[in-house]
Amino acid sequence: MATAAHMLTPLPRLSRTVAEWVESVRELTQPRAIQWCEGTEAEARELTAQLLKNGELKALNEQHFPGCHLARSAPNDVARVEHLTYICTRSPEDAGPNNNWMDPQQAHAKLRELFRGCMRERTLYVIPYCMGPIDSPLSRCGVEITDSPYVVLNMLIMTRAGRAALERIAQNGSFVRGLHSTGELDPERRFIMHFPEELSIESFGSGYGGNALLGKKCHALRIASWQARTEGWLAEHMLIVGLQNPSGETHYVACAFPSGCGKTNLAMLIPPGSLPGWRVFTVGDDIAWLHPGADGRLWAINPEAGLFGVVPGTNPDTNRNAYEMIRRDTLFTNVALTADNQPWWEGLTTGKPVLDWQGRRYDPARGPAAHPNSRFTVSARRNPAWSPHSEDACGVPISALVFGGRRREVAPLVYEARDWQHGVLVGASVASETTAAAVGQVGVTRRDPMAMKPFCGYNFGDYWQHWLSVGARLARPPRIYQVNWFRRDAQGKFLWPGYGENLRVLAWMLGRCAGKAGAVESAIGWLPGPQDLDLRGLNVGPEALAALLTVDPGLWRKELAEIREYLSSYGNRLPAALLTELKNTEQRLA
Ligand code: OXD
Ligand code: MN
Repeated sequence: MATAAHMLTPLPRLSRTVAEWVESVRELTQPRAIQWCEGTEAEARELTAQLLKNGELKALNEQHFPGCHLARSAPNDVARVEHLTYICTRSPEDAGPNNNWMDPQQAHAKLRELFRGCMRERTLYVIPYCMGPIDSPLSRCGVEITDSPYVVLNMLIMTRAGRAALERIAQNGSFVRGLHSTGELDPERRFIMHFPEELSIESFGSGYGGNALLGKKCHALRIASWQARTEGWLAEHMLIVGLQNPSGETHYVACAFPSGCGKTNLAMLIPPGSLPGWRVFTVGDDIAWLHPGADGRLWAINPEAGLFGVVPGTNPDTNRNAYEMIRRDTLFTNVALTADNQPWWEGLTTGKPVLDWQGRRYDPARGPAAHPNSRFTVSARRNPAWSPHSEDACGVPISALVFGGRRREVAPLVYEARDWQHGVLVGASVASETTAAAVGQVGVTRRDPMAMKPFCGYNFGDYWQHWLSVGARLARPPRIYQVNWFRRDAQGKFLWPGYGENLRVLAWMLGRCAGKAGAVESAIGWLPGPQDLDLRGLNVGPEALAALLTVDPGLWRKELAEIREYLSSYGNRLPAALLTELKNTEQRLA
């Protein structure tokens, strides 16, 4: 059993501020023991053994899924809770209309009562972690205190956690404080609170990834976006992928898509056989921290060390890399099980479920066998396409930024912004259909600027202004694109095959960056002509292609009116430059 004796002896000398904070949380929460996480494999093994023993984890078929485990969450705790997520700044205007706001004093008082005594009979775990390569000046550290060993196991995979992070904190003195308790998992007593002005997070009542692994959405996006604004960089909901062309040159692209729109698949894309010579390397699949470099380019690191991805849909045909990656040493949450104890999910073409994600006998009448937001947690190094440059302290240089959404109509397959300022409008205008990654109705179209609607830790108006300022500092800014892999025909059939075939669109972008690929000007930006895309071996007819590359003036007039209405809701915080860009687009369309 963990005891206070597990405490590393040199700790108080290493970081007095961390030790003092832990002591104050101990007084408030009254745990029976404290365990400082060292980040060793032995520690992960010990925790796993403990969870297997008490039934919170289940070992999976050792022959087919060696080292894999299944966790089942409470049925009412399976996704992010945007309606219970708050940004607590002194002024409500600083949180903006894009966030729920609560006064910081009031939020602290509310949470203090929830945290009071909540860890009695539980162990308090202290997880020092570093977001980004441990030796990178672009990385930032945090400490999460939690009473959930499942959270610890996930954080050990998702971050660089343990002693090295603690040493870094001791050296530079600053860290993000994240306090988490699963409480009673009662949705009525569940809050995810952020205090950007204090660089702290308080999360109570949920054990779900995005609500509980505080290094991820809470720190690396909401708090980091605020830090990034004060320090002159960008924290974004973006994958980072390296594309090596047939001549052997690698270029990096960062792409923002809302949750559940295929970021992980794009980050580890398998090039189609008909495009020989391309190779793809994953740097990150969910979050990018982007810094202007001394050379005038934008440089990116992935703050995470693991992947917390959506399982359903993953199979050897859609994404062999992802499928291979999760066949060993993977923690599954809320998938179904086959008779021989293999994990099962919708989209797998082999095996069949006998137990659903809640552990009940599978009955199709009750819905899918695996929860639509069931997840895998796995080390980034398990990815066959993992890029060793993920560890580069200076990051990787970005040639193109891509914004995307899930839209049945309106948004074409791809278009290029005219310049950075126009690109900020393009990113700010993204709309997408909601998915199961957050609690709420699925399939409702909403504005999701830069795929950051749930994650921007401050007023979107100020955020767009910050984007404009960062662009102004870049002598060699990346080109900016918008894509939509999800266009459908009148029968509801997808017009574009997606997955590996998306490389054709990325290759066009890189051709544009190299000044080699052609494009046709439209009111909303530059689109490829059918001859500008490499379509060798692709089974998409000319009519579908024409539909994918059409900008319908009627639909776009309506779209621009909606964008105007949306942007106007940011009042005087909306940068005038965005209104100018919008006006110019409206005029070009007229
Ligand atoms: C995620 C999300 O888990 O965006 O990455 O919800
Ligand atoms: Mn995400």
